[in-house]
Amino acid sequence: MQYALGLGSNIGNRQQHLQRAINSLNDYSSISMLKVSRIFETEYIGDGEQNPYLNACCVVETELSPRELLAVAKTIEQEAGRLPDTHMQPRVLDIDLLLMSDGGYSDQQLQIPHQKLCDRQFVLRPLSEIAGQWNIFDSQLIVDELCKSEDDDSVQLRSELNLVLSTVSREAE
Ligand code: PH2
Ligand code: MG
Ligand code: MG
Repeated sequence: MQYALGLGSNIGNRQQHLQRAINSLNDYSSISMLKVSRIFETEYIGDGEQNPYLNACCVVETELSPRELLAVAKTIEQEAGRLPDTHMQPRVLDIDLLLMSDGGYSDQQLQIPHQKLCDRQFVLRPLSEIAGQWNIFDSQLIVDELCKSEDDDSVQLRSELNLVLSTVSREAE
């Protein structure tokens, strides 16, 4: 199964937090990193005011179940220093499960497709780079059809900030 994941950070060295998330995911023997988008600087969307985010997306291949992959994502968020109960608050790292290559998933704690995916250009824009043709499960739409932010000033490509997909594992560093 392939999953598309969204990454976001709006505290501290945001690029480094995103890069470490990519490295940490790739360090799991059960997870292969297939694709990584470029990085976008995005205005915070939500209640109140927050500093801008860096957002990016990646596609992983894994046999992990949605709940198992969510647990991995939460562990990596904690290792990055994310504090508990920071939903919709500034955070060093947010990893969201956005889409599955096949079907969807729903329980009380997790829904795939991500419930807010379709109205969030800050995630659709990087997602369209690596999963533009993916179906939004249960709708007639693909990601590219929802991505309308080419002219959206609140989502800016930061082409100078690259995420690298290193094959060197943490243990070998
Ligand atoms: N994440 C949120 C709420 N608002 N805004 C931007 N620009 N980027 C995010 O990643 C983001 C947000 C909740 O997870
Ligand atoms: Mg989120
Ligand atoms: Mg989240």
